[in-house]
Amino acid sequence: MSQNALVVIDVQNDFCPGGALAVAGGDAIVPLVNRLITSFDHVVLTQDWHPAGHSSFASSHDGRRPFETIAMPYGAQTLWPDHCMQGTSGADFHPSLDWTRAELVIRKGFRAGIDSYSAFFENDRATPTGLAGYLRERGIADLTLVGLATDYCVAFSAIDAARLGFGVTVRLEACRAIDLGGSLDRALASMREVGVGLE
Ligand code: VGL
Ligand code: ZN
Repeated sequence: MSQNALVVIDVQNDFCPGGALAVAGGDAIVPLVNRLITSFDHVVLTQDWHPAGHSSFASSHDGRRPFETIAMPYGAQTLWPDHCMQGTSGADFHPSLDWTRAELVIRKGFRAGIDSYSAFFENDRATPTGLAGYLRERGIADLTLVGLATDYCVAFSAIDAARLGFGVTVRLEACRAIDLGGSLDRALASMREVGVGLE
């Protein structure tokens, strides 16, 4: 029998109210995420984990402001406020997140020159994080995704997982979105298109 896993995306202080890239209601999902953590065979967490001066930070580009888009060698990149810097409290998991059952923490976005929204591939859509191999080798075929933010790291992860052949469900009530210029509607449509179950 194949196994299932809950993948908890980026439930970190900087994505919660008061954080550097706060997502509205980001902290409100924590009690539900904690309940879900108890009900899956396996639990994997992701942690956005950027070095200082990361190329996704607007502050790394002269004259650029957060939420603008620039062209990077690997494609278009939205610029963000400095967030989730390695070793800072902003990069820590929300203090109420019950991560005890997590068997793996995938850190992503740690290369200065490239961002990584997805838990599976960096933003060149080609450099793997290793998560697919880890899951396959362990016989984990069905994934449920929750976390922050619905329209960026959750959606990119869900779409990659579906394309890689995993069964994928996103529990939307345990997610919150940034919603930049219609990004939430676009993300929901893209997830549906590749067969991600939205519940
Ligand atoms: C995220 C923007 C930048 C996310 C991470 O977790 O959705 N969004 N870095
Ligand atoms: Zn980031």
